[in-house]
Amino acid sequence: LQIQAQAQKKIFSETPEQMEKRLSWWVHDRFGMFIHWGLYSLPARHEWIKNYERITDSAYQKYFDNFDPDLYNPREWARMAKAAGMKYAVITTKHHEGFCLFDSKYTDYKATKTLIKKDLVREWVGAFRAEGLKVGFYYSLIDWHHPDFTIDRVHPQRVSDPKEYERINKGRDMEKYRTYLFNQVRELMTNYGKIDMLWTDFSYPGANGKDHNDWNSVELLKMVRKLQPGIIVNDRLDLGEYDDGGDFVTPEQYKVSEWPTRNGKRIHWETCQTFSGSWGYYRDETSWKDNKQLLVLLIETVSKGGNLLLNVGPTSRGLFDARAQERLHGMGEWMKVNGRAIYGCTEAPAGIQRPDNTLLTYNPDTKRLYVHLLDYPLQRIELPGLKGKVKYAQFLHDGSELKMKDTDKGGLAIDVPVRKPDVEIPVIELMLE
Ligand code: JFZ
Repeated sequence: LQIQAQAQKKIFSETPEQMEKRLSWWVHDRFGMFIHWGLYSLPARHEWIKNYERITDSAYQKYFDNFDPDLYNPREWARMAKAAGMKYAVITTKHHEGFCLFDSKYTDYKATKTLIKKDLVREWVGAFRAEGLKVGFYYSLIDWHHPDFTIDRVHPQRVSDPKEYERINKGRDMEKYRTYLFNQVRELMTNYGKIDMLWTDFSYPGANGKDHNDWNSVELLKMVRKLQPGIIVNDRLDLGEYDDGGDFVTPEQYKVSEWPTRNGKRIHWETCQTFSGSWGYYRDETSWKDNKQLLVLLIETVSKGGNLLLNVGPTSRGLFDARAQERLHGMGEWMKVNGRAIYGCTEAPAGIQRPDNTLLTYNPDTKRLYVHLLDYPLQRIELPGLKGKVKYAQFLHDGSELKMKDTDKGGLAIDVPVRKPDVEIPVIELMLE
């Protein structure tokens, strides 16, 4: 009973149908680009470097002084995102280090005060919009630079003695930080036209952590939705006690085993993933995923009803490095001919069984089922339970017919050429009755 009562707590009066409508473009588009860019692209060894290496403000200052992305051309970024098949993008307007890519009235710790002297967010929004992509802002709730943000376990100067916290936090005032946070989010929601998504990051409730009280999350979310009525907001404001305290959940850097649920009901979700482990540009990282892994990640996400937000960490000069470009290009080659198996798709209808070494996606509007061949079969593939249910079958990449035969066991056998077609993951498109 307790759980039921809690589940009915709501902030907004929006109906489930209205919510679905607000989220419909995002559910359809499925694939977006995350961009982590800030001063940490200069040390080029992880966006948490200020914390990991206990770098003081004054020692970190050299990155501010030398920040000069002279090759920054967001139109080029947008074109690469679009060519990769991505339909929306989310950029770090401010990450935990506190540096703002946008021109905020409330701080001098911002791009306009560096050598580049530009509001990088303004140019970014214009460029991505011009290429037809939806735009989203990542905004860090955590701030390792603001003098009023109290220090805790995620602060760079983390200490083991609790007395030490008291000493360091003396004079720091979260009330003042909250005002700053509200002011900046108001600027972002007001000064850049229509914003499609807000990605807040992050709460860590518990002893010596920060929760919805620290951000005044309910009021913050209300302000955001008032200024941008159509916006979609993620779930990191610690508003889990409300049904509508976040539009989608954000499993990060791990594989989701099945469609996430809340009180037994399937919910919207978006997994965010990196190419190599770090979110910020990391020069020497060697753990880059290959194109096939990344495509499997995308297909598997859609096969469980989710979205993929795939991250690029641009260099301090303002470029996507060659390894990132190569992967975006590889995904784009596949998406160009197989995008139909991703956009508007979701989990296959209940009762349709997945053959070994395949993933299934399904478009409920066109009633087309997509069989993604992760490991190419030898001559034929059997689909259990589909006898008499398929009108036509073809390879998606070249639209060439695939012959079907009923099997004795009530399934369907599809003949495929012995040689694997020249496409990373071939897809069979089945037109269902
Ligand atoms: C956060 C950031 O700290 C990180 O730098 C990056 O921006 C990423 C997208 O988000 O990292 C998190 C936040 C929340 C969880 C894990 C990592 N979490 O809830 O498990």
